[in-house]
Amino acid sequence: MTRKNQTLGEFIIENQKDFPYASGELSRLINSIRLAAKMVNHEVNKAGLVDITGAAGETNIQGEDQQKLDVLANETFINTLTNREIVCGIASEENDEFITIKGQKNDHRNNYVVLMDPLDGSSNIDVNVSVGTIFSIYRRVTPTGTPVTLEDFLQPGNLQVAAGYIIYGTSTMLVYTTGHGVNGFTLNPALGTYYLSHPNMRFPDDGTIYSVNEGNYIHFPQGIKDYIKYCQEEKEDRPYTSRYIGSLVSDIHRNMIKGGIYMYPSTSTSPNGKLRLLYECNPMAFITEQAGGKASDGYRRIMDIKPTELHERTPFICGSKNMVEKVESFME
Ligand code: P6P
Repeated sequence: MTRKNQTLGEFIIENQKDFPYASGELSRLINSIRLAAKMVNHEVNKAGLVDITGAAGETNIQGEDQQKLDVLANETFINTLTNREIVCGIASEENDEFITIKGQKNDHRNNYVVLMDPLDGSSNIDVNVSVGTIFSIYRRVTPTGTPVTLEDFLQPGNLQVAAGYIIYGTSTMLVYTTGHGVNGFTLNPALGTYYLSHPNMRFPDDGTIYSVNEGNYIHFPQGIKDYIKYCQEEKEDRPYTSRYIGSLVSDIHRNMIKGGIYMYPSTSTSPNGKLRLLYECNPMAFITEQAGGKASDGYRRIMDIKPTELHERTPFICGSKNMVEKVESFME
């Protein structure tokens, strides 16, 4: 249920029934992510200033050690989630191993695990291009009360209970799903409140935007090369427009609003592509599918892939349903 100018807090309460297990834990988990995102947003928005200050040496003007923003974002999300008795484990692009959260009673009673890319595209910070946080939430599969294990994280994307992203762009938005559609909330920085600005977001079935790093063209599989040529030929609604920001969240967010396709294919040098299955592709795939789009590796549904490693990569084709199916038709 949505209504104009609803705040994220009101939305969570009014849609509590949508959350599986209705224990309130997942609501509190989304609320924690909301808070951490505000804190990260504050740091991202002053990054340029800090860089100028910090550029004088290894420390900034206050004598503090200058922390890379993605490390800062990682610590902000981990600390916020750890202190709220909701998750039993966290996996992050910034940490080689998953983090076990024992809970204040050291009894491992919490039931959710979070996988995240705390600041995707952070190399864009230095050139003032938008970046994002991506998160994926599962219910643990091992018994409550026992330490979380790798098995709790290596779940296929089709078992996600929630997923979302925060885009730190011209405005800061939190976009997420709990399996009942996709809704976007825009932060009013003056009030520190997120308002429902994009209710029931839908991926158009078709689009005329394709997003891929064409610098890798010679390394792409023949099917991807053939599809890129298809996008560029003068026929029907083509040539399409090429738009590639180099920030996964920004490229997919734009394509979801306007219609389009994002591709990070396998290459001869990186046979599994670059993007990470667990905390980049699965959450973006969950959102995409919930908005009526499609996400595959060119052959298989992303969310059906059974993970074997925490940081495993996968080729990623994501966007408007008919465009993804067109790419798949080019793949042997
Ligand atoms: P390339 C950012 O590093 C990222 O993980 C995604 O956000 C982005 O879409 C992609 O990599 C860009 O990679 O190789 O085109 O620079």
